[in-house]
Amino acid sequence: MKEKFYITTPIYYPSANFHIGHCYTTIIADAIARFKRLEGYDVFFQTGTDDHGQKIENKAKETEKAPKDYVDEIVENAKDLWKTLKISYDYFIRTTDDNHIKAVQQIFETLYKQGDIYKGEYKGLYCTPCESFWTESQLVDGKCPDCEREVKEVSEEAYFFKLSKYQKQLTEYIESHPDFIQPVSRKNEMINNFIKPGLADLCVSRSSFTWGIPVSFDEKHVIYVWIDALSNYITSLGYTSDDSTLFDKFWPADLHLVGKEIVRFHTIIWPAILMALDLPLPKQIFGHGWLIIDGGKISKSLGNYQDPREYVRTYGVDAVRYFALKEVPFGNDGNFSEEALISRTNSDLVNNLGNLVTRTVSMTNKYLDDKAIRLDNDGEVDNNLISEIKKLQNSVKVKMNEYKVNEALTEIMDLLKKCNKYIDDTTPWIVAKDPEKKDYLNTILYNILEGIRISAILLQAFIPDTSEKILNILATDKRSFDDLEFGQVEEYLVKEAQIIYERIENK
Ligand code: ME8
Repeated sequence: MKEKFYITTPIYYPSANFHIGHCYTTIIADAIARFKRLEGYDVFFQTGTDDHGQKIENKAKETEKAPKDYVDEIVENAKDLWKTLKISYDYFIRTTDDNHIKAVQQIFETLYKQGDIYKGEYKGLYCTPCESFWTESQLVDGKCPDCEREVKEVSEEAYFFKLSKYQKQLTEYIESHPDFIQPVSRKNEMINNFIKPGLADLCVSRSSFTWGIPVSFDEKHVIYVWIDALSNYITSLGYTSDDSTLFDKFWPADLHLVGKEIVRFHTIIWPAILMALDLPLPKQIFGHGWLIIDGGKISKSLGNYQDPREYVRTYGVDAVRYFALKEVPFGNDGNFSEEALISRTNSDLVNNLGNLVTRTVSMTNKYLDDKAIRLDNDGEVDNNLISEIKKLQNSVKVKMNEYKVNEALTEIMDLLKKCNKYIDDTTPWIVAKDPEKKDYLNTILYNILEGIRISAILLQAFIPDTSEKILNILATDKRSFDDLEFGQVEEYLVKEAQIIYERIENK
């Protein structure tokens, strides 16, 4: 039986159309999901939207739409964006889905019945015009940070989750599972800044707005949006439903991929809820850095971004995918700019990969009548290259197992550079002049074609369109992970050379 792999992105707020930052997480998750599928895993890759909450209720009011109508439009738009970016998700969850709503109500009820949720009083600072609660530290000059008006102290009846009860269990778990929170810097931040100072019980219901899942036994309360949202990772699998096949097969998740600002929710609140429900915890939460623009966060209010589909239209889908996967060391912040996107595409996809394929195939067209066959008559320079090609699959797999996607791509790009250098060193255009060296010429081109083929097989996870184009030009059906050994192709009969990736002129 195939081993399973369950990977998730956060479920994004459909409060406005998505930007390149949302694409960043989703493209990385997609590359990991595709890679695992190619490795033979039975993959469940999930994304979706977090439809509820006061922020969305307010946004909908501004546009005079019902909240559901407001989010429906954005969700359609998001699905189209994922299609444009070739995101291969297996399931798209929305927190307004009926089965999700039912399951969240049941989870809440279970926790209430067993005493992990109790009724108490929520004290806070309230801005009446904005219908928002604030904490002391969120206020600006003692006033509402949104409208700058006076706030007043109020208290309302609310339900609380006994987060404090899980402090010890959670600390022990995190300490004894070093891979649970990655990178390690985020693990230390969670322990030192949040858990050690003490976990307070968490207010998990609101009665000041209505756009949420009602508490089934006390309908004037809606369930706190993070309890609603985090549960998505199990409700989608049918947790609490009659059919638990998916849940039994895929839970616990292998990887929750999230931005660094929500690691806290995923490594404290979510595990505590799972502990309360007596369920296993996800194997890993990876908190990645942000894409920033001109040194600052991509922001809806600053309007410093455009629809990511514009980039795809201008530069092609694989340029956008490749940039997201390669440019930023995973875990760190990285700058996004069109200049950086252009220069990354030209250097890696056009110069390194594209030129290599085009010149190798055109020499095979020209000197060998499209044909290159496997012979065993190599000199040292050839064996050096062959041994590099042979190492590639393993080094890429190792990096991908650690989710170091950008480093996995570096391995491939480095091999392609070596192939380019091999051409410069062996000078096939000179070898071609000597009819007695026809076998050697064949060997040179065969070796590079194998390097290209093996790289293209691995690249299917990252830039699927370009990989397919290359494998089609090589006219080979040896394109699965079972075909990653050097020398699997007996004979190439390549197609006409063509440009692999169009150079982008600077704007
Ligand atoms: O937090 N760079 O939704 P959200 C990189 N609904 N990633 C970015 C980014 C940027 N500039 N901007 C956004 C929520 N992201 C909750 C999640 S999960 C149970 C609930 C990505 O719409 C990144 O993954 O604010 C971040 O964590 C997520 O979008 C936040 O999306």
